[in-house]
Amino acid sequence: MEFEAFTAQELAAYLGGVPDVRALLGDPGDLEVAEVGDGNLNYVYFVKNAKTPGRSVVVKQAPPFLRLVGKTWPLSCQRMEHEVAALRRFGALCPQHVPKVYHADSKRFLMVMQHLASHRILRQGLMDGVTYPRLADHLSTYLANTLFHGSDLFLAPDIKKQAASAAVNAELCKITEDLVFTFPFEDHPSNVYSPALPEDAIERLRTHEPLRIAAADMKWAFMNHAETLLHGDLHTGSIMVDEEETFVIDPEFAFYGPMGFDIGALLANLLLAYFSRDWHGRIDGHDPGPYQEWLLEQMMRIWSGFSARFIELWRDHESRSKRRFIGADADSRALGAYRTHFMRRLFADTLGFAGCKMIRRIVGMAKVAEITRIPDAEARARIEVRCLRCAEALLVGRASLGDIEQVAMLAREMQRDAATM
Ligand code: SR1
Ligand code: MG
Repeated sequence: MEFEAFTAQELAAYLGGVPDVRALLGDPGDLEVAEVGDGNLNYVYFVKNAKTPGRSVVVKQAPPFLRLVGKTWPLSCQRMEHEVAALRRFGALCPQHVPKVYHADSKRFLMVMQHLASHRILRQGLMDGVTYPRLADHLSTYLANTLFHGSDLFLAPDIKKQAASAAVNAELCKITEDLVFTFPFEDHPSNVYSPALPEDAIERLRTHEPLRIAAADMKWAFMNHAETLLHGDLHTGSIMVDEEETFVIDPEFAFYGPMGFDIGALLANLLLAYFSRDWHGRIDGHDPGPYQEWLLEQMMRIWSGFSARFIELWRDHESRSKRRFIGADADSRALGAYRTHFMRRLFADTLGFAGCKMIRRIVGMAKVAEITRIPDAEARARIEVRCLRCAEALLVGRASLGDIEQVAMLAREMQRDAATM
């Protein structure tokens, strides 16, 4: 049967027929429905009781195609099941940072979830120059809890393998394999370049061997390193915030993959915000510098907060369970040395993935608003070149950049050099 999106009346009637949701929302005749989805994949509706607006939910439905492109790009609706399963798992691990799922319908490929009424998409907040005092703390907590508890450091090996197999999400992974790791590095018809971007910047992505090798290595890790259950698309459009709270939404790309992919996605988007601030922050004659520093500070705090919490979870679990990942006879020196080695490798992975995620947003399809909303073509291209240079330095230098402070220094250098270009 051909997919038809719900009309407002049909959706209200449907919700009225789900007892738990009806209890939340009240009489279907009182419901107001608005389609608000601006994402790439799905339909999203806000539904509220017009008489008591505090009674509200979000409904998300997966059509059998990619919404961004339309019916010419078919996509299986099963992605909704992955999203629901991931939201439930992440919600159990980190309830304070994941919206509640009230109802899921595996025949209609939809779910009804908590409406975050006072929160906004982080990307928009960053474009407006808003600071969020608890953001880094919340996101590092979310990352440490989700990434640790899905891995072999926590789960018994058989349970972890079952979880990895249940989370196979081949169709959405293929989108990432193509759009993040492959097409940006070749002359692919889906690539979209801003007109003023210099030809040599694009050419370099195809011809600079160290960069090609690094990107291929990250693709290999993405496809083969089933380390933990990932969100799979953790950009700043997948995060909702207000002054007090932070929620991570939209995990339809969830699968078992390398930990650094989620952390790298987040850092990449903070760096895109950092470089594009050079435009948005100058509007009305302001100095973009202080907010750019705030963005770098968040990046540093997210990595350092994450790594401290992750190690704490690891230590606590080993001391409580009396099981040591590297073997029962390991002394505390060997344990500490392995943890240091593990985090060092994870940091390098994080930087490599961050580099790929930045490049795809500059030259691939599906761009980010902080770049596309720069109306001055020359200014946009200058910022895009800085993003590409930074991305290359992260990818190629991922194993030699010693700590997150060095990454911040690198970003500042790119910004300074470019200022004198
Ligand atoms: C073709 S879908 C484009 C992108 O939207 C999602 O947010 C993912 O990042 C995906 O790559
Ligand atoms: Mg999304």
